[in-house]
Amino acid sequence: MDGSYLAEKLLELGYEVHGIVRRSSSFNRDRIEHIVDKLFLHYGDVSDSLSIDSIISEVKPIKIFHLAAQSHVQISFLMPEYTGQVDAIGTLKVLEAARKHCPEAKIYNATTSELFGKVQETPQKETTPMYPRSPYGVAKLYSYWTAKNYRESYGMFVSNGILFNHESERRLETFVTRKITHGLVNWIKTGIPIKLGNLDAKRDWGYAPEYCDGMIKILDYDTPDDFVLATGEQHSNREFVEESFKYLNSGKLKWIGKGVDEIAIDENENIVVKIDPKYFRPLEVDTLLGDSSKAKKLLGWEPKIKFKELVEIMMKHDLKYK
Ligand code: G4F
Repeated sequence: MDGSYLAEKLLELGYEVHGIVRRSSSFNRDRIEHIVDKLFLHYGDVSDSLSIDSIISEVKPIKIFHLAAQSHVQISFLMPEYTGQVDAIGTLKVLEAARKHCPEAKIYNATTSELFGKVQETPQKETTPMYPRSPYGVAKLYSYWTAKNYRESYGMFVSNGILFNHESERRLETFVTRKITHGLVNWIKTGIPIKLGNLDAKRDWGYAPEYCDGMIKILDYDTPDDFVLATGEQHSNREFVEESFKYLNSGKLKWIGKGVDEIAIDENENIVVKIDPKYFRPLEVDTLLGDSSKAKKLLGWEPKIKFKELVEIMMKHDLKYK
């Protein structure tokens, strides 16, 4: 998702844009299909240092946006070793290749609000102590510190973006926001309820294209640094369902029952949402709320699209195309 928005924006700014694509036996380029002729794509994988080294030595980029990751938190509990290889050691491979072949390149490293995990203060900012709660978060903590280490050891321009959840109509349906908007539209058509896990987890959700603007600003800044990007607004999954449901014009949603037996029903008592314990994680990040005042002050970055507008964009899209 982020790569597709970022590529569009960089092309608009006049950059020659190179991207790395993983070999897959199924077609997975729909999000860049409209710009694919303007991009230079290379087969590679951050789990394969030979490919990373040879692409970076051939292209010698002036800017690198390192977004590659196994980015699904729940999957990281099922595949902790792979997640570590890709999300932690993958960053090391990119930085090491850049150190060898283009040490002057400006590098953006995608980290995450998952670093804050069991939050030590609210809201979370760049100076908040980190306490990751998943193999994904732990791997990203390694990535975060490796980026800082290359900055301080070798004087390289490496900046960490500590991005809070950012969503869009291009988000895959395995993440909760799109699962809800897509699932509600499907419910209207088929009557099949959405199955969710923890309804009360709270997130600071923003709109992905604005966060990609932030990534570009982070590299345009004159010194490498770490920046939180967030909206400063927090809502629960339950609220996300309620706000999205309004776009179906199906009356009021009502929650009944408790724990795993809780359901949401419409005015005709049709079940809209059910709980499925398979979506519970071994350990949860209960609450995230970001303070991006540093990015506002130093980069002039401030998100315009907050929770309600985000839900509106995603619901209108899914109602139109599904
Ligand atoms: O949408 P989620 O899977 O996003 P999560 O775990 O916050 O991670 C996303 O944001 C991070 C930024 O903070 C990124 F670093 C990361 O790569 C990813 O993009 O889950 C959000 C919340 C969680 O608390 C989860 O337990 O929703 C809860 N949830 C409840 N039911 C569910 C579901 N999550 C998913 N994916 N699917 C469910 O059915």
